[in-house]
Amino acid sequence: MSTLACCDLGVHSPHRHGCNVRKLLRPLAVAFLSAVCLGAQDARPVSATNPIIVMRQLNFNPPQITVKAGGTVEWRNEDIFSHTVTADDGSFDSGLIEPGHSWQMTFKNAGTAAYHCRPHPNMKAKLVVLGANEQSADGAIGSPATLKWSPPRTPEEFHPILVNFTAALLPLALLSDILGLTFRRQSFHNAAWWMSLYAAVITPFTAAAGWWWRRAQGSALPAKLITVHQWLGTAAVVLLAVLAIWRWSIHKRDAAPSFPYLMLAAIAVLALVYQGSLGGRMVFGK
Ligand SMILES: [Cu+2]
Repeated sequence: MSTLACCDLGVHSPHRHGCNVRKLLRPLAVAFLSAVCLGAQDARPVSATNPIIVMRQLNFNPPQITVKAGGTVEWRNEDIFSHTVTADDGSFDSGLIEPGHSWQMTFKNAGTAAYHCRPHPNMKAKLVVLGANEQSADGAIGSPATLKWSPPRTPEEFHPILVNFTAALLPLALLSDILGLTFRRQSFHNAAWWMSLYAAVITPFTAAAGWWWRRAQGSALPAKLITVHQWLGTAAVVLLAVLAIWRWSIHKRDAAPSFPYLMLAAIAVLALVYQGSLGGRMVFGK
């Protein structure tokens, strides 16, 4: 522990460090929070008379919609899986809608219809059909999903949130080491060590959420992609642990990272980029 403290203070004044860090952190925190807020929901305006519901990432979006009686609703499948629009009470069923295809239905009678997707029972949504003279509670017709924040509960929510940390920490640790070598500043190397440690600590949780996701709905995910993604993710847990231990041994000696270490870190970054592209392909279907 004493080694740690003395290295961290290094040759620079701790006070100046504090100010620099604070100046650096503020825009980062703002950018991070904005990204979280923007990514949290996909609000799309919906036409009042003939709304479109998009099926994507194993979700109906918006999950609740209000139409006037006589309105036609279109479901568009922008996912990589086939889905159905099936009323919970069995009053309508689209049959399988393949990716890129859509299905329409006109609703003549007022009422509420809860519906789901047959292959993916977790995909649920609701449709409210208003009589000719009715107004929806909030006065809006065909209003999109709210931006209300709710705490994550499912692996589909936890995994992408945790991925942010793994995906950010490792490249930043490498960048920080490169900056440290370029500007010959120990503080950059210290930052790199801490980021490697954080990455190694948080990545097992990221992987666990991924395994949980697969357990929950593995059959709905493309078999080949998920298998590669899963084992690459598990390998990343081990690789990041090895990198953190290696980085610690360098940090302990107060040394600059060696070329082989930087090479392994760079390989790990490339593997993470590939891993992210596989994950994105599964969720966004590119
Ligand atoms: Cu489905």
